[in-house]
Amino acid sequence: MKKKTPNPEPQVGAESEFHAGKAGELHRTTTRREQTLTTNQGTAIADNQNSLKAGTRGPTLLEDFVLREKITHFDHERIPERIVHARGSGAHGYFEAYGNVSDLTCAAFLQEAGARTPVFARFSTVAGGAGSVDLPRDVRGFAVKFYTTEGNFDLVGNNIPVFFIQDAIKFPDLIHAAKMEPDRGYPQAATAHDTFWDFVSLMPESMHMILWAMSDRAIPRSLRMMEGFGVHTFRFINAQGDPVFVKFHWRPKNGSQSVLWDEAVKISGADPDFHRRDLYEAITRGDFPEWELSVQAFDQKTADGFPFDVLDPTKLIPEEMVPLRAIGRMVLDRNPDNFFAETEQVAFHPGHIVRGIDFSDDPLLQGRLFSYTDTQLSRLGGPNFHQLPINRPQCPMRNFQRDAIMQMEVPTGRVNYEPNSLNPDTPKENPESGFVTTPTLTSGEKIRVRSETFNDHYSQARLFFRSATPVEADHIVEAFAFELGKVATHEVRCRVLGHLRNVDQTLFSRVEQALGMEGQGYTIPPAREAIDMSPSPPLSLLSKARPTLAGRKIGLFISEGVDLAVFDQLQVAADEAGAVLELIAPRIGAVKSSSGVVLMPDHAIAAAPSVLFDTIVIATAVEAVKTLRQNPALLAFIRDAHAHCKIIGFTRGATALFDAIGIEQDTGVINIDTADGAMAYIDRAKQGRLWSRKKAGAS
Ligand code: HDE
Repeated sequence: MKKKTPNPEPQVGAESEFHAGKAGELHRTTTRREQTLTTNQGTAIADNQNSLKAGTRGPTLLEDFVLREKITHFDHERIPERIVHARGSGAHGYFEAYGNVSDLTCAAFLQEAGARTPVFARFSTVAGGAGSVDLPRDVRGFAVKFYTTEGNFDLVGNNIPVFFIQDAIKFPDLIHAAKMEPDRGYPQAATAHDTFWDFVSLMPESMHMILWAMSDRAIPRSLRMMEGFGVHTFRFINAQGDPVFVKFHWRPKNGSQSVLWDEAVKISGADPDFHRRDLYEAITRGDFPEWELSVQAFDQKTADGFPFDVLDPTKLIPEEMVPLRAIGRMVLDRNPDNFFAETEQVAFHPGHIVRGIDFSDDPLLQGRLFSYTDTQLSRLGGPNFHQLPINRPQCPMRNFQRDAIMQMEVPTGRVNYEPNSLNPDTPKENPESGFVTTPTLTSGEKIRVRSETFNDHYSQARLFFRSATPVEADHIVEAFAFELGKVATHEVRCRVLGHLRNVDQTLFSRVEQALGMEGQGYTIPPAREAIDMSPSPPLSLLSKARPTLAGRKIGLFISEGVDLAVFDQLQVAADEAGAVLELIAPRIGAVKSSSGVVLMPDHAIAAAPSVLFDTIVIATAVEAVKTLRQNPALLAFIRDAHAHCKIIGFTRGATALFDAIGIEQDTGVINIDTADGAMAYIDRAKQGRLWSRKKAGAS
């Protein structure tokens, strides 16, 4: 980081391409031919500042093809946004195989240790529109396109391992209920409203996913700090043709982390692009996000022994029953060059699959296999979306599909059918290397019936709640209290309480109490009595959190007269921990240290509330405190960080600020004036929040 400038001269801007002309107009300086602006037809444009008019003050002429072409193209810049997962951020990277799964699958990209496959990943929220904020309480999409040598494989998953519904036919209802209510057009990107809770309260199968959605998983700290799941059971097929069931898991290398709900609310105002910016900036500074891909592999016999159906997408398989087996890692190391062309136009589809991987009969997955191509027809305009650079396979692709809107290819020759005898060099099917569906015995009556094996709606919801740490359980209760507190219809709240009673008595009583609705929960007879399963610690984020500050942000507040040594020590400690140190000052202009060296802040305090940082340091000169005590943004900065249980480093001068807002110096408030103060602060910050402060009533 180059914060210090010995000579605080005003920065000279990049030399302008333009200069002001006579009538205040801008004129281009001499332009080389290859830089010349042209129309879409290649005609060079002489004047891009003025439309063609009859006289200097007269009406604009219809003849102006330069103006008309430019405006017409602009008028059509937007395409329909995704009906779900509209808000997303993406990046390029690679997947590196560990080469240890030939016993399970013959998928080419997984065979060789170290073999790299290009990928494009897109992370998204589900309910909000493309312009909605990054931190609503919501499920996150986690979609990865692998451009393998044998075709594109899309793993289109979520950051939660189960789903709300069991059958695809309920998806439009679920999404209608979750999105803005149709008469009033709000709330945007929020499930805290009547129609959502009305629907899920009538769909007991949604309760497991609801528990996850009310947990910290639904408000991730960063897209880089989320787990990902394929959700459905898939199958791997090895070279001998033997199938095995698999569940896919992504685990972030730097650990998972979430924000608090109060932070999410404030971040949504302070930086609606919090996640998108975080991903983009991390990749720009070379801190490449990384995940490990694992599978839980199990055979039919094992599946038959589970107390749930592996085809039911509202169920997961606890790791204690089937351990994870790591099969490779993904690194995202390149931002898109153009958001629209890549992140917006990318078309994922669970049906984009390669040899060695196969579907299961999960009825939700089966419905998805229809939906994703269908949606691209209206979103991307026709069936040639696979020709867009972001969607194009990076292996040979030859077939006789022809024409259609926006055809980019120019196929040659007379033959556009198979079999043919006129041209031996045209593409043909290949039984040796082609995709083969695993033969599976299937028979049955044609009926619309939900399998009885899908009937247990509460056991895994109970498992999830009982696997949460006390802090996480508190958050789940608080989330229910918030969401149901926004529901106006009393009966809907009573019905949800009825389900919670079936999930777990403690959860039920706590939510009932938090709502002030004691004794009002309905009695809902379960389709099947829930069973008690042993708690599974990996379901909790906090249980498996490891101490780290890697990829996290430290907000260092400085004032005039700050001791430069403090900055230097913190910078060294932050670098060692892989954390980013950002400077915040009363104003965005230069700040002089006690030794006269100039520091350039990254933010002014009014634009950088502490919710944007994982931990903060207040480094003020004693003389500056008198004025700083009058700075409401700074006081809110400290007060919020403390209430959010963050670790706070400080230099001597800051104690007067703590006194001003009545903050006690607990073990999470650390003086860094001592020789090893910066290191001690960083070590404590690596441990994460000081949760005991919350119990003490700080938030
Ligand atoms: Fe999707 N889903 N989905 N979904 N989904 C879409 O496809 C759909 C489901 C998921 O970044 C749409 O291209 C149906 C489960 C992600 O571009 C659409 C059903 C899971 C993304 C669609 C489901 C997902 C989508 C909208 C129930 C987790 C964003 C735009 C049968 C395993 C991909 C598009 C991206 C997007 C349909 C359920 C994940 C309409 C019908 C379960 C991550 O086709």
